[in-house]
Amino acid sequence: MITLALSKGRIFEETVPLLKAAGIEVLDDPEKSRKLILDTNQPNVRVLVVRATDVPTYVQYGGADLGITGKDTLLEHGSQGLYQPLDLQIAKCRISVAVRADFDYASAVKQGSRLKVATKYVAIAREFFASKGVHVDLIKLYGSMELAPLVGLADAIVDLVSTGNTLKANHLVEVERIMDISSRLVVNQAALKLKQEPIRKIIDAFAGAVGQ
Ligand code: PRT
Ligand code: MG
Repeated sequence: MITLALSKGRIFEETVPLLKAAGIEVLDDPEKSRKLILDTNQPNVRVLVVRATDVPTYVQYGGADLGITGKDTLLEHGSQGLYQPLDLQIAKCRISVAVRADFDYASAVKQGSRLKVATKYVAIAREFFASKGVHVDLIKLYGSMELAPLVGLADAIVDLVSTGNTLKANHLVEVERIMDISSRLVVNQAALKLKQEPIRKIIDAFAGAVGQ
């Protein structure tokens, strides 16, 4: 049995064509079904539906053999025990610093002010501001980061941006682009040894589908 961990939403949707290239079709729609283990047309392949942030944990501890997860999630979680053979080039976005349109970020940085930064991405933010020599107080949030500067909880946020519409709708502006993000295939290293042939087949089909 080969078990693949996926999250609902954009990663699942963008993975469907890759699975198809590997001859795998998921038999349930995770948006409609309440099932957490989905069957596929291949009797020896199943899909687990987990929270995006839990994908690396399932794969690391062998609850799943493979998984697909954003680089953002991997950087926050760490990649111990995970083999990362492919950048799938899906669920693309960037991780950026954003502030209220009326906040002078450049001056605050220049003057060496201490910045209050709200984010779900504490590790990425800490590393980024340390590399710039900017002192920050990091405030960990689990969602709706965009709200924090609006109510004075933070001067800035570090969050994912794709179209920029969410920032715009909340009168925030992107002031720094920290890095580009896409989703990676991650594989449990022990599973790769024990189930080499079927896992290789999936990796190769995905690689072909993304042109690598
Ligand atoms: O939603 P949930 O709390 O269950 O989990 P999650 O947010 O971790 O999962 P999900 O499915 O929303 O995101 C999974 C992965 O998709 C992320 O880890 C990223 O690698 C990737 N991804 C790509 C994105 C986006 N694009 C994205 N735009 N994840 C989130 N967003 C959010 C962003 O946080 C912001 O709130 O969409 C909003 C901005 O979008 P724009 O288009 O308005 O800029
Ligand atoms: Mg989300």
